[in-house]
Amino acid sequence: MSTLSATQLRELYRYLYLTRALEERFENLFKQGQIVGGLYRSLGQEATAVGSAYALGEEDWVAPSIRDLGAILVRGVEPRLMLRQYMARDNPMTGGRDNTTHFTVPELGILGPISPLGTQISVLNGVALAFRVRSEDRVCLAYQGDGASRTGAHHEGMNFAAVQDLPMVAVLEHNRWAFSTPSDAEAAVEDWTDVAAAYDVPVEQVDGNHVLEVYDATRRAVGRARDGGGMQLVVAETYRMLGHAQHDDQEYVPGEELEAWRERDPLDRYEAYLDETGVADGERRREIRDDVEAGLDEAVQEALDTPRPEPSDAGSRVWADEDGPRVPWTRRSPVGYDDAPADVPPAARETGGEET
Ligand SMILES: Cc1ncc(C[n+]2csc(CCOP(=O)(O)OP(=O)(O)O)c2C)c(N)n1
Ligand SMILES: [Mg+2]
Repeated sequence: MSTLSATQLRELYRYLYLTRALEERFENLFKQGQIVGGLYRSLGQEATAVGSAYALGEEDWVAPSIRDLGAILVRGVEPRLMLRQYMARDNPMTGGRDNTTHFTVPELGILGPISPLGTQISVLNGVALAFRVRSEDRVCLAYQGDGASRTGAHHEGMNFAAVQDLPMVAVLEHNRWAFSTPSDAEAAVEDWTDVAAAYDVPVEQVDGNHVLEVYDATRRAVGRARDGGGMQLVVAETYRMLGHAQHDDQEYVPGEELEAWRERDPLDRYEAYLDETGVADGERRREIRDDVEAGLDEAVQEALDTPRPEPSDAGSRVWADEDGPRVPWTRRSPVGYDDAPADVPPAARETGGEET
């Protein structure tokens, strides 16, 4: 079992609780019309995101999906900024111009989700390849839902990582659903670890609702990837306890299945562990929860007091370098080669208006 200190074990509890409590705030705010866009919760799966992200080093990178808020919090994005992000208020990630977990923070090693499912892993392949080319000791971790993992783009990314022996770990979140499609209609395999054979990569299956098991398995996988072992797969067995998003009442989910998984709630189970081991008794856990809730009270108010971006400002912060030259974004730009603005650098001029 894990070699985490008592302080770290309590910190894991804080992250698990924070993830759930923050999402509960999101849900209330959604019902008040304060959340812009969809709200995709990770209820019941928090241990998968938190435990796996906790196994990474500071210099490593993650590519979270929309259901990996826990990983984003572990990487260090403050809850108050997540509230401002979900509520489309000004914030350092997107300035309120995009929603949910759709942002990239290079300083924290976070690659934002990409809406066409399965494509994100290929982008992370590029990050991992760059690490290797530069001889940097860094690992990339990609999260993929069971549905996303069945796309052509995902297979290509997994295959590339495997063939190139990239320092990567893929955490396949087998939460049994892709929107209203059950996972036995997504793949012919019954045991999802079987998919690893197609790429010939090492695989571990883990109870995704057991935060320490997730942590241990991911730490082993990250260690192998760091030591030159190439692409690794971790299949986390978990369950999506709510509908796909707030608009989905999950009427297609069998009630008894939900009940069975409710018995395996990751927070309840970890609380039992903390009790049994004496790492955090009921009193200590209550202090942690109260502290989290007090922080969230302040953070919600801060977000409500933070302005939304001005419509007239919609065109700013779209480009990487706000003050730099605006390079035409398409090679078939209506701004032809000869008409390229004078401040476009020569390299861009060469391709700016070329017919391809
Ligand atoms: C290529 C593609 N097809 C469909 C969608 C629409 N879509 C968004 S999320 C989703 C379900 C994803 O399921 P899964 O990958 O299992 O992740 P989960 O929602 O269970 O976390 C679908 C179908 C999309 N974004 N991209
Ligand atoms: Mg799924």
